[in-house]
Amino acid sequence: MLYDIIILGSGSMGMSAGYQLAKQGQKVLMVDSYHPPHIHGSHHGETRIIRHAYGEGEAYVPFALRSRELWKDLEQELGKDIFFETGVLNCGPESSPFIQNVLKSGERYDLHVEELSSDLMKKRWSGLTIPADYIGAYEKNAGYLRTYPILAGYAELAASYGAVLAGGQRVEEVQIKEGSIEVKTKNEIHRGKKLIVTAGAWGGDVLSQLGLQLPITVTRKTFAWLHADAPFQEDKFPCFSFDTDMGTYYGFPDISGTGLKIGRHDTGLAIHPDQKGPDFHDGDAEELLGFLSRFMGGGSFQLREGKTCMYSMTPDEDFIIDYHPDYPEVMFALGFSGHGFKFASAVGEVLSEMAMEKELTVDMGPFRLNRFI
Ligand code: PYC
Repeated sequence: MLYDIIILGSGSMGMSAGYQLAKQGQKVLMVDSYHPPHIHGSHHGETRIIRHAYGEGEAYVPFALRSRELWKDLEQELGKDIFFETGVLNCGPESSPFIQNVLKSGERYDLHVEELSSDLMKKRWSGLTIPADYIGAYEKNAGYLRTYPILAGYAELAASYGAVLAGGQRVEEVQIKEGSIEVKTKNEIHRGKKLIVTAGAWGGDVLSQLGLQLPITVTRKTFAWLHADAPFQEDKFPCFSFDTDMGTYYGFPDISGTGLKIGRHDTGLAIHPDQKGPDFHDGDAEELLGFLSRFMGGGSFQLREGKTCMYSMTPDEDFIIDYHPDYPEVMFALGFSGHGFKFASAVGEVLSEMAMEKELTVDMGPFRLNRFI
């Protein structure tokens, strides 16, 4: 069988691309080392934040807004809720470039972003203990996405449109041949006309087999769920993203009694994805509790469960979505630097457009590889 497109890595980005391509009649093979949804990629941990007024830069806003539309379409197609508008509170010192970008992009794109003083934040969310010189930028139409129903939903729909999922097949070799691309796994050789690499933390290793070295470093990150008291429940507390002098932290309210979820976004140990680094330990818990006691000091928290995950970091923390410079039949979307999941719906769309040589719905100029060359 010669597939139109082989997708290497069928986590959030790959599965979304597979769904889009199969829906448009392409013969698609989606390969993954595991059986998605799973805990080895970038979709475990149940929830991901979605925000549109974007601290990482205005260039992301059209991409975030298109993603939002596609998440809403997916909700319709699945007949299931996957997007929950709890609001997102961005918070930091007034001078924080992250906060200034949220405010600027909110204004430029007419998003619902409210600027709040420390006192107003403390009044609205009683658990907060915010320093007087910090401000908030609250986006009310932002919130969180549920990752497992999304992955399972994409897998089911892609299969219904004819895509084949080859789970549990780790790729050993990729070769460009005359007229096709060969992907060798332990037991099989797959052939396709085009290749999309969305293998997350392993994507750099795959592309290096095709002579392309990407500036991506994989880092270990930590997150945890904590028992929390009433002011932190989902109907009273938003998702949050804090840029502070103690580091950058993000989190979610207590959703259905599962506990407040919090993670550290900056720093982290450089690792290889096959050796994930130390399990979540007491030092990791202390770091997260340290943040909570300073900024959410009105609450009382007990650790329920801590976990680690991996980020694929680019030097500027912006994504890389492009064609291989020597092989235009090879495309990739990598280096999501810990803030990619919310874009997965639109990343799948853009990869499908690239593979089918269509006009792109969202300009990928800001995410091209040539910014590093
Ligand atoms: O993009 O909001 C975000 C996020 C949360 C955790 C990591 N990134």
